[in-house]
Amino acid sequence: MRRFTLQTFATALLTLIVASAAQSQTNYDESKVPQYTLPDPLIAADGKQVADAETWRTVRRPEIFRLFEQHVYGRSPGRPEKMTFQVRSVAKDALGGKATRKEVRVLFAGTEDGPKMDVLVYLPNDAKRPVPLFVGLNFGGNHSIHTDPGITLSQSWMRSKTKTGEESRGTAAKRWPVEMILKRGYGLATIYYGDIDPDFHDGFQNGVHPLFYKDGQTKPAADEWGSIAAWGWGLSRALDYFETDDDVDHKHVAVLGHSRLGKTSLWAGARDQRFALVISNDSGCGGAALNRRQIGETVARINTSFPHWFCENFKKYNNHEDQLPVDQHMLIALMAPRPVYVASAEEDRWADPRGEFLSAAGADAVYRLLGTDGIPTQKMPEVQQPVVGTIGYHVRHGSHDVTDYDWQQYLGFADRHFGK
Ligand code: GTR
Repeated sequence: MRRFTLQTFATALLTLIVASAAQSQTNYDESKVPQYTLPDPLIAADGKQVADAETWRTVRRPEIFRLFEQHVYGRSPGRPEKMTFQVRSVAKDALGGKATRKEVRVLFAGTEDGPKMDVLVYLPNDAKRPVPLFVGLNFGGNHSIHTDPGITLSQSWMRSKTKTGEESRGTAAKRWPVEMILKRGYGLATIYYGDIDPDFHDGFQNGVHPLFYKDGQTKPAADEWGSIAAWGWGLSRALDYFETDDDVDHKHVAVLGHSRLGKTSLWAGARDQRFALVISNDSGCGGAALNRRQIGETVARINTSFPHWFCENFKKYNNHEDQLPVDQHMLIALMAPRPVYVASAEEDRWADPRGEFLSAAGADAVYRLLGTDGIPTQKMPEVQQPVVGTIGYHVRHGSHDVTDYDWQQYLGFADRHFGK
């Protein structure tokens, strides 16, 4: 226990030193963005123009998907055969009678001593069932999203600076406006990301990775999943559960995430087309931001500070962004024709708001080929002026965070596309 604490502390310190050294040499100067050419999402590997939806669906989309698997996030396994769900509690009178709260344990290997995650679900009591819902991972344990004393306190590994115990209830409540979401007729589900894979580099010994090692395998191969892909895989397992819950409209599940968990929601949405709507909140490098701009956080920096997030192959592109066979606009295109929303914050320059917009805009041609309205403009909008089609985008005032303003846009976007 003591060793673990010291090790966690040392890792955190090292991460901090590396991150601050990296941040000090960060480019934020638009005039220093290198000249770059983005790969064209609509030119297939054989050099031919993709001119119809069918060719996109059967040829080009699978090609792009495989490139992201192989070079960026790594291949993930499917649904484990022995996985089971355990509904551990249902409270029909939660939040002063406004909500039904469920806690569901997902046993990935079907056993209590194997890897598992706990899904917390709130459903509005006054809405017709089944209800559409938002699902996203959280950083501080399910009990951090609301002060509700009925939420089980997480016993999982926590980041060193994260509060634990009773006093940690509701510490992230500002990012999760549960009552506002319920009032709009949506459910909310969340899972602690550390249940799926603790967020530090231990050579992939903890979390879900070892469950899938072949005989003699001790870590993922160079094109196999890192932590982001594992977290996204966990979101798909939650969706497996929703398919079994009659209170949830599993055809209308929106997946969202902030920051590293925004990178995760995008990759989850790309991998699993059962997610009907995908939201990236301030996801930055390895999420919505274009790699080739090399502004704010870069591929080399992210792979140095967080060597466990992506697959090993991604490290080949440290300082060689131009050699990547993809860029992040193609990740956004993998959502097509499903609605996707990319959000930035003005002061969050580390995440490159302009690069996040350009990705959203760069997916437009694919969305139009598939018969949707894409994004209404190729010009980056002013702060607090959302542009919304089947692709939505906004940059709001303020810093790296999830705010009520962000949620209001997401709820409106879901209303628009879920036909409310
Ligand atoms: C930062 C990292 C970002 C972002 C963020 C977060 O340190 O450089 O890519 O993911 O952490 O997830 O909070």
